[in-house]
Amino acid sequence: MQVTTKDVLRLATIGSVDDGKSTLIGRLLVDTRQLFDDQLDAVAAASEKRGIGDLDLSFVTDGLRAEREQGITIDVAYRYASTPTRKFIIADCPGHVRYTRNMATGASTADLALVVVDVASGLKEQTRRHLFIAALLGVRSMIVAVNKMDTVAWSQMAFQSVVDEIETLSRELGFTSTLAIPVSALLGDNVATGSANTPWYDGPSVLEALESSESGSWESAQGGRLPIQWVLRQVGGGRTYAGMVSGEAFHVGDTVTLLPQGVETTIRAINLGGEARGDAAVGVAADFDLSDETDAGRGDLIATHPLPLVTRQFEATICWFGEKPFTTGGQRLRLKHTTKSTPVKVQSITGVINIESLSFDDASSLETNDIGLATLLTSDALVVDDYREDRVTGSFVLIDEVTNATVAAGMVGHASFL
Ligand SMILES: Nc1nc2c(ncn2[C@@H]2O[C@H](COP(=O)(O)OP(=O)(O)OP(=O)(O)O)[C@@H](O)[C@H]2O)c(=O)[nH]1
Ligand SMILES: [Mg+2]
Repeated sequence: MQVTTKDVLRLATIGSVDDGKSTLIGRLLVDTRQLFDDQLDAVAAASEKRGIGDLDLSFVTDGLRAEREQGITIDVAYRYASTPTRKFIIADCPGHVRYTRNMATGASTADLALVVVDVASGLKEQTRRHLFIAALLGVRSMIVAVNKMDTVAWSQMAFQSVVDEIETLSRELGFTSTLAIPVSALLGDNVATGSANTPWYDGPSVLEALESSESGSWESAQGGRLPIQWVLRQVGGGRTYAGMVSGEAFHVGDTVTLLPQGVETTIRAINLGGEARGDAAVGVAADFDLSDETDAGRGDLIATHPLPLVTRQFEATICWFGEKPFTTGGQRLRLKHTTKSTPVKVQSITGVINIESLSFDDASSLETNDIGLATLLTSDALVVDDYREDRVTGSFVLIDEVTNATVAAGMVGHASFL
């Protein structure tokens, strides 16, 4: 059986440090019985060792020693869960500002943001930053767990004031669906089951909301895109081209254009996992046989209309995670886009976003964790779409040539709210 991305909901937890993201995921996994006994035993043993009487549910995802000692999440932890109606891939992201880059990685493949906000402290700058990055990365729906309701005596007023704040921001950032739920991750209220403590709330629990939310919401009306990952030589001559489909589905007989070469041909055959198929849907790994001989190689792209842009120069939104500032004359950078990698220069920096006010201010450099706009010039031509049209061909990362560290997440074009 072929698993497509549609069957699975990918979600990422986001929100400020200590607001309870890992505890919420731990609670969700425990209450839906996703853990084996030995995993639960290990969490219990680690909790006892750290002098915590009960289970520390955050230890379900916080597995690193440093994470347990400091009580914070550092790296993204991926967990798989399934209920009778749904499968989930959960990315539990760190809230600490120092690890914003890791959060961006976790959110980059998510269909939905599970936003966790401590009801007692309200929306913090880091929560706003996370929401901003998630929006930039194309996440369009969110579920908001207004957490630690037990610390405010289950006050509906406290809940509502967080909801008001987040709804305003959500509208500004272009999220299409926002659902807020009053929860206690620690005690389990409105997580996998309802709660007697919130008689004023008659909406779904977090689990019910996740089960009924849409997956694969990132659909675009653009043409088909196949960034070529491998060229496979066939027995008896000929080549086929393998990669992951994005944008729209391809069909046998489709007229396609190989880019950047600009050569037009048709798809003679499509193979999925060794089986001949009539089409290849978005998100599947496919292997194309083309009617004409081409010189296509890794990093080239097979596309249907409307075609992407072939360019060396473009404007992009940059989430800068480097330690040193992002400047025009700065470090040597390499740009990785789909299956291609090329040296890149920063031609100009246009401005920076003020996370608090969402205003766009003049700037000639970006500090760590800043989000701004820049014009880039690459050595090799790239085949790009605007990020809003295609999440795969519209995104890239910047690598420091010397340290090999990923120093930025980038999106081609600028977000609608900039
Ligand atoms: N009273 C109360 N405490 C909670 C609740 N949820 C989480 N906590 C506590 O809040 C603290 C932080 O919880 P974590 O789950 O580690 O928070 P986090 O958001 O994952 O933190 P980072 O991953 O480091 O950003 C822990 O001490 C939890 O026990 C809740 O619903 N009520
Ligand atoms: Mg955590």
